[in-house]
Amino acid sequence: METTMTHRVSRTRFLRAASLVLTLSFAGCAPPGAHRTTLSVIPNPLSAKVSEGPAFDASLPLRITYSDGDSAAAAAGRVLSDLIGNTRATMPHVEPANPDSTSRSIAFRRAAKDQTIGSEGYRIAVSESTITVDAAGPAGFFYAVQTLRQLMPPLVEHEAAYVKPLPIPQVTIDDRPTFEWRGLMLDVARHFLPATDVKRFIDLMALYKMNRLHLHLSDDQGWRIEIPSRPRLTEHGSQSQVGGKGGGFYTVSEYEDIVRYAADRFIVVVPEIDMPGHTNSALASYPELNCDGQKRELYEGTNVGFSSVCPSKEETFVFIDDVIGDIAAMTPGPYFHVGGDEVQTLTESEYIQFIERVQRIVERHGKRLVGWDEVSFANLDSGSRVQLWRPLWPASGDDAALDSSRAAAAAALKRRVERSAANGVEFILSPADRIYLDMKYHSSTVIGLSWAGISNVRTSYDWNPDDIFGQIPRKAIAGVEGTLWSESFATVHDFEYMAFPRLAGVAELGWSDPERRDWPSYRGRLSKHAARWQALGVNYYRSPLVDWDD
Ligand code: IFG
Repeated sequence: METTMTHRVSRTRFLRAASLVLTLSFAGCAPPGAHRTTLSVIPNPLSAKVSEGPAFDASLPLRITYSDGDSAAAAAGRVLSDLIGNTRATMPHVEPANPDSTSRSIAFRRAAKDQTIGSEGYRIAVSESTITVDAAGPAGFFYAVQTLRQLMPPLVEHEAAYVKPLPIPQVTIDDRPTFEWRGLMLDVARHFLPATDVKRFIDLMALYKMNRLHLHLSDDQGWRIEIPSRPRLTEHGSQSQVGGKGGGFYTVSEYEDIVRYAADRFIVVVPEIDMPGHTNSALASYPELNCDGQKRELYEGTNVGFSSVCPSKEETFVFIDDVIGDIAAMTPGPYFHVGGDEVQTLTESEYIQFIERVQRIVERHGKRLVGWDEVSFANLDSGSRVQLWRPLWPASGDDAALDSSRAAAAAALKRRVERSAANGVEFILSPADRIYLDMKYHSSTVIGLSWAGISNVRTSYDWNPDDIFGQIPRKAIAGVEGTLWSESFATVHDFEYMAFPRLAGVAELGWSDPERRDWPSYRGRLSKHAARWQALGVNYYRSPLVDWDD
């Protein structure tokens, strides 16, 4: 997409110029450790103890070490080395540890098995002369690096800059996530987002320890992934998007490249093919999927609910089996999202039969079903996941606060949720009035929608899953996911604007202990991230609710 390429070239040129200035100007600053340290790490770590005393200056000669043979620790060490330096001469060496000399080293060590650190947890201890990083697995090491990254000044994010001094405050951090699912959904169907821009979001998710990338790959307005057994889906069904011609799709190799890029950053890709509704792009590509056998025209509007594959034709399930089989073959992650939302043309029993049959197809291809909350009408198998999105759960927990139809719908949904939870179904929380990131920040926000309400930076952050979803046992909550539906915006610039600052809040909602986070603390930490986003070239909304410190 022309805009992105122009934007990217100018940003690199800007960074090169700026980094020269910044390195010179920064060199004159106060020596490390001369100021009171308050941490601005997001997500908020489980525990962090700052001790006074000179900071560890990462711009002085140092070695990054790992236990011999621990390739995951070595890989994490290389990520950190690449962050600290910007040339071979300034990037710290990464080498096997030498127990006889630990001074001026950042040592990545495997935690003892008995430490309840968890697969994504880590422990960091910083003194003036050494840093130790303990983790039980690859993800823990990687997340420790993201924390060390945020302990360093935002200037470290400048790709070409070499920052001197580079203070890391003396701190001991013990950390691990509350929830397993910390997700972002990109709607690449309403407006297509090229693979380079998807990778951009993967990079930004990694900074905040997010680990699930849900790609909404098909909808009425376009089909976005090559299906070798069904070529017309991309030959024809990908040629449209909201507002007119354009569109596009990921080839198998581009999709596999996205999956690999995400996996290298401990992010699992969750592909979604929305069905039975939101299927006009497929109905326009394969006429037999329509009950009347008549192919549909490509659609470029923004209505929902009008389309459905024909639930009573065998061809429909042959098609679904082809699609799920092809995508499962290129998706190492365990999840397949079948959508299931906003179906207005099927009876309840047709819908239930359809979802239960699709669930069997998903499982036959070795995946676990994920679906929007309507799929809870069906009997779901243990291990399936339901993504709660409609704001039917009154914040107050008081049904009377809802109008009668919503109260009835909320009561019905709660009954279905309780029944599903009893069957071992888990839940992903995406309350539209909170973390649908396509909701406007303010009535004056030019892009975005407002059907679920206005969701400013505080609204989006300042809620507790137990308050709204208290009916769900904590162990049945897999986690949270922010969604970027793209009816009303098209460029990566716009996607970033709607995602930041609020995505940082979603990350904290998923990672941090609800008892260890609150708006005043988060607001203060968030204020330090504008400088980091500027260094990264993120197009963010400068919310007036935050006292930005940049
Ligand atoms: N609801 C629809 C989306 C999108 C969204 C925009 C779901 C599950 C409104 N379905 O959210 O396709 O149109 O905010």
